[in-house]
Amino acid sequence: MATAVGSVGADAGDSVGGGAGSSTEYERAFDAVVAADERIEPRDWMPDAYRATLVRQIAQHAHSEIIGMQPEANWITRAPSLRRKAILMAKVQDEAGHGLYLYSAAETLGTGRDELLDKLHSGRQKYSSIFNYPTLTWADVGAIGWLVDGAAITNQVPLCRCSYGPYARAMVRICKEESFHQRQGYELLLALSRGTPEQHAMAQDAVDRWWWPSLMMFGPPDGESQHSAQSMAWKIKRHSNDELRRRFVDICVPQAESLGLTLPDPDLRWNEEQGHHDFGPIDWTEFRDVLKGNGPCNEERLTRRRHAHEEGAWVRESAAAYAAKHTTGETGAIRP
Ligand code: FAQ
Repeated sequence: MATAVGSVGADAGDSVGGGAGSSTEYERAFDAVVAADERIEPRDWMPDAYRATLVRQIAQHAHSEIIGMQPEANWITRAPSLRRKAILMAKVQDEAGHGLYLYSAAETLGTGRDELLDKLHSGRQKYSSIFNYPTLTWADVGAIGWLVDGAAITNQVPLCRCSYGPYARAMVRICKEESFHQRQGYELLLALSRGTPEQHAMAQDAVDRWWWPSLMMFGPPDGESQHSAQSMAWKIKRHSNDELRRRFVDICVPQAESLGLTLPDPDLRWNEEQGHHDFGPIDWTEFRDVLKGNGPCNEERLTRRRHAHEEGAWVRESAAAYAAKHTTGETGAIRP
């Protein structure tokens, strides 16, 4: 942000607990920064609800990256060549990195990683619905790259312009990496599609299973999206769920044609008047069921995550001991 919005330092008390006058002044400064398309930074005053919304969305995003490692990691040991294995390992490691940037962005809002992980493990915070579907064949790795990463990019490129600085900046790097992920998925599916009839059928089957859940990634329809209006007013979100979903469909149709694969929707057709594709109805009952924890893999994903966390306890303890050793001298004094 260019101009100071009551920085949270010496005068933090004024902004939160102070008189009504000072609070209004901070609100006006906050609104002006958002209106000018500048960035809110961690030490700036911000409404409590803005902070809470960011923590909710960033945490859900971070959890999605971490849980999202599981479906593809399932295929690392069975990748069909060394080249494919190296690419897949790099991709899954990237997802871990994205999770870490995002937890760091949430930390700048005053919410620690331990607290967020605890909420994920106890089911009090969500992760993307898409990662509750199984990866049944090798072609699913391609479908995830093409469709899931493709949907993620469509949703996340506008987040590079999010009004909260640390989130927006994290998204710039994440989008570059997601772009590579999307292309590797496309290239993998293309190889299968041009392969034997069995390989082509495997690619088609994967696209048939991942298409509709990918459209659900964008969230509920606009009329049912409880957070969109406020998040768009704060310029956290720049487009509505339906707008981005439609943009994604428009991108995928010609790509599916080049791949020689069919999108599993008989209602999909170009609407000249609208300048977009029309598409068939999405099964929102399935979406709500997955969100309630009843998707095909919800239980498996969370159980695996909790185990991984427990198994990693010794790493966290060792890292903390190492850090303590290097921040205190022999006398136990904190080094400057
Ligand atoms: N799954 O009012 P809205 C990736 C919840 S990263 C689960 O519309 P909002 C990379 C929503 O939280 C994928 N829950 O909410 C990768 C809210 O519930 P709450 C993750 C969903 O926040 C690729 C309620 O429904 N990306 O894939 C979903 O304004 C390959 C009402 O919804 C992000 O998180 C859903 N699909 O809009 C990794 C991007 N949709 O919180 C590995 C950032 C909605 O009140 C492999 N997030 N809900 O309990 C966003 O852009 C937004 O949060 C939306 C939802 C658009 C997802």
